[in-house]
Amino acid sequence: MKLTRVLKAAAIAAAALLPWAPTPGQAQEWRGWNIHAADYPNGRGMDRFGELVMQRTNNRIRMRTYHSAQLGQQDEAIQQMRLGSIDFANFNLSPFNNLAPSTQVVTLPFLFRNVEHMQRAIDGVAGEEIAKDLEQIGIIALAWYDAGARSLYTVRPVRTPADVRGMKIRVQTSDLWIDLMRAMGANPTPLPFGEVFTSLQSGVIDGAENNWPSYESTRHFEVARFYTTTEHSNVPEVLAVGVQRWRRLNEQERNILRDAARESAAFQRQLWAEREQVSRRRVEAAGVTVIEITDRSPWAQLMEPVYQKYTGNNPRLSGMVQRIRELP
Ligand code: BDP
Repeated sequence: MKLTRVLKAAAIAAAALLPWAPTPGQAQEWRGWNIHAADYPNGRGMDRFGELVMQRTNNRIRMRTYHSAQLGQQDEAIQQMRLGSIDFANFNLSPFNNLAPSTQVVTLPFLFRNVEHMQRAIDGVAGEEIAKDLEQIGIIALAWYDAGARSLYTVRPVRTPADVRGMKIRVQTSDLWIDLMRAMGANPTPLPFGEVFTSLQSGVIDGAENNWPSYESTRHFEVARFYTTTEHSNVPEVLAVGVQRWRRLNEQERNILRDAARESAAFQRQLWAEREQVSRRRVEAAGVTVIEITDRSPWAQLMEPVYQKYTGNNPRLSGMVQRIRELP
């Protein structure tokens, strides 16, 4: 008698853990993917998202974020989300370039004039198009996180495009990034984020490119001692959930998730702006040489073939570029 009760309780507990647990009211455990450490603005944003959802669903949806790429690198995590084994995540948009065409637009070099311009685009016209493309591949975009401007960092000083010639520079896994880096004159080397440090150390690559917080938090600055403020791309990030989970939510739950995601993005953006400054100060204090680029036109001029290749024969993408440029 007692044993049956125990077994019954165990069965109920097990059912609650199944991702397809259909009965409303049963607790669900959601797994979240984050490439960064828990204290990075994105990790804190995701934790905030989870807390809000948990509170507002009375603990029915319990979200746990696995930080520091515990569940793999981004390309694997995207596949896992499409298969339903990761339920929510914060992804950079560049690794979607080959899967969701409109993400290429926000990766394009020197497109955004500043952070406000990027936010207006991603919170409006660009975000709408990208959300449609992501949904096609099983990913539901809920809100957009900041990721600042990406700049080059290298083991030897870079002041002009001529200095980059022939250097092996790590890029994210995206054809657009390969072409962009080639247009700069470099030798692009696609690698997962988690392999950059050792590749710099062993000389497999001569440099990489990223924003201040990633350059600092990964300690890449210890091996690549020169940071050149090219600010060549401002690609934002998405807070997303997998379509398999999304389909099983009712409208009220979806609204809870959408609101929580937007609130977490406002929080992340605020933390982001602070962290950019803190990270810059930290690497400067550690003796990194910052090479300030004040005139970006010699760099921007080289990017014409990239625009031509990715938007030239594509009215949808060139239309997006135009609408983004027209934004105030
Ligand atoms: C960081 C992004 C992270 C990317 C990484 C990269 O936040 O999502 O994986 O760049 O370059 O800025 O791979």
